[in-house]
Amino acid sequence: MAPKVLSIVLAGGEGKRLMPLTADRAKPGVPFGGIYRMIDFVLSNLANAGYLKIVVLTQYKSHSLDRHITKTWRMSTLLGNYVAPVPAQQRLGPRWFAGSADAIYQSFNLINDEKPDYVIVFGADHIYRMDPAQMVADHIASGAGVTVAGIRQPLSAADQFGVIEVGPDGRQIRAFREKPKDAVGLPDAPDEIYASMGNYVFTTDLLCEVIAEDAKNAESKHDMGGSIIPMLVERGLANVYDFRENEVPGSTDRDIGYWRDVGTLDSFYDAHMDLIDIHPVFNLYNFEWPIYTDYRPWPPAKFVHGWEGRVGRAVGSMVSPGVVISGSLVENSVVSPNVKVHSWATVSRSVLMEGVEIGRNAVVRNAILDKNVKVPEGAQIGVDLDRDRERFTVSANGIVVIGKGQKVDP
Ligand code: ADQ
Repeated sequence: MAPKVLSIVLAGGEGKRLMPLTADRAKPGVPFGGIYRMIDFVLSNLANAGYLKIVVLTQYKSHSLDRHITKTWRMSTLLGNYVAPVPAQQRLGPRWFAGSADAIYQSFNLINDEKPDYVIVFGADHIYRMDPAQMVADHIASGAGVTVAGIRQPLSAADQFGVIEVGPDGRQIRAFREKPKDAVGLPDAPDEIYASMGNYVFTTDLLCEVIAEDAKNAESKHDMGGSIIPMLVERGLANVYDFRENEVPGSTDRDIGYWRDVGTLDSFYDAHMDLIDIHPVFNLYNFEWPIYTDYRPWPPAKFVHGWEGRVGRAVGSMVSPGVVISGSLVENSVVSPNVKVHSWATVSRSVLMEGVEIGRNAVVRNAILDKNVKVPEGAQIGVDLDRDRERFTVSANGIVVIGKGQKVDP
């Protein structure tokens, strides 16, 4: 008999570092890659592995995320499968989730209803392909209480991750520190650390026991990476699962092992640029492990001659349905549905979300334009960064970000 597995996807994060993209939506609900939302990646990984009992714990500005999950991921309950968004319900008192561990604590009823042998707890804001069934098999074979997915990352980013130190067998976690400021590199790679991917597999009884214990601790932040994993490491019950061991069907030499935490504007932008190379660093065209999503029945994208007969073109770009590129040039960009680009405009190295409109003669460079942003005729974005800083958000690497509904002056 296959073990019973329940998947919990943590989707309540606020995503402050992605402002203004998270001004009125939860981070996992942020559009990504033209037609997807960030949460589609984790849900597709679980679904492709055959894990179809999934609860998504939401909290912060969850309306559009909720709507997306309900619309895209609704499925027949005939076989007992579901992908259900579950908001904080205040079952245990008048308070929201204090942290990711508290979100699980307040949702114990879901675990009790399902009575799984193992619980997968995955984050919702990463871009990657992974077969979670291989991690579950590793967890069962090792007999660990919790297995944490691990990946090498640059030492300079250690303060954004849970940093793992493994024992001599290369599997048991000897130390786990959440976002340390003083991490040191690995013995064989001084510029790298071993980072937690924020993805865990738990043996159910232990998960419930340790979360209930943490709930009684008034000092705790009730956070998976900050409280729960360190507790289990101290008890010698935590193992690491090396992401390099995960084999996803259809991966190319180039995108094998790809994983991006898109928690900052620059990493969000860079992950888009990873999609549009001729040999993409992350290949969305892997039909053996599809990334699922849903969008309206837009007509096909159209490229037409514009004003004074100029040819409308897009090169090195991904262009979604419903787009019209008229007498203008779009290069090295990711274009979402229903975007209009008018004559003599140029858009380069940019991410345009649904409904964006670029007026005649406008120039847009190195920018992220959120839904429905209208760039008026002749306006310039990403050309004079000092001016852009006065009116928009400009990331550390100089990417100009214009939020949903923000007005752009000519
Ligand atoms: P972070 O992503 O910084 O680090 P956190 O903010 O707790 O940790 O978010 C983890 C996941 O939980 C996200 O998917 C988030 O949306 C969700 N979440 C946060 N608060 C929640 C709440 N109150 N209710 C429901 N869901 C909530 C984590 C780990 C690190 C690891 C990185 C990898 O803590 O150890 O290295 O992920 O990116």
